[in-house]
Amino acid sequence: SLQALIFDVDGTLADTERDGHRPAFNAAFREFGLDWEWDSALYGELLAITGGKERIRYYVDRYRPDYVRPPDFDDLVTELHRAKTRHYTQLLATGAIPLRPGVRRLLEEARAAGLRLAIATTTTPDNVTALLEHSLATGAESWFEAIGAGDIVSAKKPAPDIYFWVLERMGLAPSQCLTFEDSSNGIRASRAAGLRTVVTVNDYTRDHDFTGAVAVLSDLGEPERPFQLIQGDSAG
Ligand code: XBP
Ligand code: MG
Repeated sequence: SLQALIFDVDGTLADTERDGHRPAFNAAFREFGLDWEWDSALYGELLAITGGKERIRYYVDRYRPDYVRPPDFDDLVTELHRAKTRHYTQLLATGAIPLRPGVRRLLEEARAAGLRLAIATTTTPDNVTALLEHSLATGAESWFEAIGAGDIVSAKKPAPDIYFWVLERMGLAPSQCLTFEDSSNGIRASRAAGLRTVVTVNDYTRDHDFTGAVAVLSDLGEPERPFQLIQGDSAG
């Protein structure tokens, strides 16, 4: 029977990418005197690579063949990413990024019904804390029994590792959980861990392949503005 809900963060709990992570990367690049600027279309392509440090490396490899890497390039990526996290969490602290429709309602109802809650994300742990604190509720981190995030596992989504980590922490089998994702990398990870997955799409992910989803929805909906069913799988 259903015992727990496991949530992705970016794109699922909130639309954090275009107006949150992206400008934070750009602010970090400027801070380090780099003329790298990710517009929203380019950022959509870069989202194919999960993890901020991994994304920066991919950008340099793929889009900046002109760039001569300094000998301490690894350290530079680490420092850039640290600055990016600072810019991002500062932005979240202003309450700039709200939760997506239906997210708060589902979390509150799940808690009231005694379901266990967890998070499985590739983003940095500080980012999760900042989003939950400022966009959900003070102390909301404690609503979640396990928060699998960032470099806790080395293979990020679409690898299933972060989901395996959360399942192990909670002592649950995949069949006892339902997961929520927004992207193809996300559902590849959850499916590879054997988890049933509901997808809520966003502007960056609506055309992704969601094979194996229990359902693909516009969002989680609110009573006054119900969600649209985009794809339903009777076998789910
Ligand atoms: C989304 C990601 C992350 C964020 C950036 O993760 O791929 O890399 O874009 O976060 P998810 P960091 O949807 O699994 O939450 O820069 O902290 O990696
Ligand atoms: Mg996501």
